[in-house]
Amino acid sequence: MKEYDKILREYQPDLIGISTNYGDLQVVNELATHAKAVLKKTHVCCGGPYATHAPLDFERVSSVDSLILGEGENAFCFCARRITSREKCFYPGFAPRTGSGFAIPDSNDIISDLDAQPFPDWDLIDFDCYARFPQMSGYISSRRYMTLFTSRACPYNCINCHSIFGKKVRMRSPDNVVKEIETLKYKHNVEEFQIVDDIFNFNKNRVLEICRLIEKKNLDIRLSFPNGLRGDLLDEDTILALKRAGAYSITVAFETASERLQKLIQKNIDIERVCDAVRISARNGLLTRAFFMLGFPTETLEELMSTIRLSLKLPLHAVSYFVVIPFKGTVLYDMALADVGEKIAILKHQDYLTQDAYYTLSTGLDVRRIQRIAYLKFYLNPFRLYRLFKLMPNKWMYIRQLSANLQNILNI
Ligand code: B12
Ligand code: SF4
Repeated sequence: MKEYDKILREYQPDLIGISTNYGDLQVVNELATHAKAVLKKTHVCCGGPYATHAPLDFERVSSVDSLILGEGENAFCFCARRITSREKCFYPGFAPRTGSGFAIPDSNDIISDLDAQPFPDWDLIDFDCYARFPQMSGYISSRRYMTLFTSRACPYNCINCHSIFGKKVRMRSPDNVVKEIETLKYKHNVEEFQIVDDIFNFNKNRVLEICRLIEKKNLDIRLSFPNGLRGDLLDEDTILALKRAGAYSITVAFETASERLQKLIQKNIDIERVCDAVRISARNGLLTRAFFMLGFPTETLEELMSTIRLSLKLPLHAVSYFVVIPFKGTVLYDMALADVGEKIAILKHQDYLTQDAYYTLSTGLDVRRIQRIAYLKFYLNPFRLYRLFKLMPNKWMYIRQLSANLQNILNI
């Protein structure tokens, strides 16, 4: 707050943009209220996944003047013009305050030509500082790293997921992606790129072409996928091409081993194919991670256990077992609400690591305990720890990662 206050007083912005994820309301309230206390006329605009999916929650924060739902690049420019010109026209995704609420637009802005967008202004980023904040993978091979987002949207309809970018996948061209990599590498000495798309491998040919260009240009970089790969679309060709382009780690999301739940949550992943991808990836020396989710509505104890058994039988190097958290604005939330009713409000669900679990409220089963046992079973295996150690790009990170895992297990 001290730094923020200093910026407000020195820079005196006319417009403040706040990016929000689910659970940020308290922070938004503090930032927006303080901004208005210092600068009465400043305009506070919130965007990001939370504002997009639960705009009504922001009605409670009277210092927020507008919201931008969905993609922000053009809509935020419109917001800036609207403030200076005081024009009253509307723009897709732009929701101005109207008394106690917001005028929610009928549609959001969808940028169809992603190549036409300029790259982020990387000169504004302090890369060393950035590396000190949590990374999605939990490890990096170099302190000069950056995330990349090379496509927007995912065509699948998992009931736990937010669709910020709609359902029609839009992809940046291989040339455009590689140009951004080159800019970051040669201008800012970035050595590792973490690709965090929703579905980077939606189009196999695009992936192969990106890899070919990286190889041809001898970029000598490291690639990591803390998410972004759909496991049942990941074949041997793709895995080998990624490896040749510098990939050292991939993550695939199973969520559940139960075919029934795969249908219920509409993930509909081909579990056997994902298992094959894990085996191929591990065999080729990639640090192979997987995501699992525990505690979906109607999930039985046997289904929970079958998910854990699957994770233990695969040659994985690392896992995350997430306890299901129904976020507002998702079908999963509506299901959970129908199941436990207004009691859902007592759950403090802003954090994946929260103690609260909808599943426990619904069934009485202590899913946190099951999660803890799963972690212990997975990581208290010297052979697995050794395999992970061998592939960890930075051995210090290994110790940090292990102690963070241990801390997480103790906190569960
Ligand atoms: C990478 C990532 C992380 C990394 C970030 C690391 C890093 N160095 O970048 C880490 C692991 C730290 C992380 C943490 C969390 N994450 Co996360 N993460 C992502 C992921 C995979 C990619 C984010 C990204 O780069 N997107 C690309 C950019 C271009 O999109 P964007 O940020 O949404 O921004 C666009 C619009 O939203 C909008 N916009 C965004 N901000 C603003 C602000 C203004 C003013 C305006 C006008 C517009 C605007 O304009 C942008 C361009 O069009 C997304 C999935 C996804 N598809 O985005 C999940 C996602 C954002 N994460 C999510 C969640 C829930 C979390 C956590 C809350 C989980 C937790 N509790 O532990 C934390 C919150 C951390 C925090 N305090 O913000 C959810 C958010 C859902 C929701 N409704 O809030 C997502 C969408 C995943 C999902 N499908 O459910 N995450
Ligand atoms: S596959 Fe992943 S990104 Fe796509 S809808 Fe499902 S959870 Fe969301």
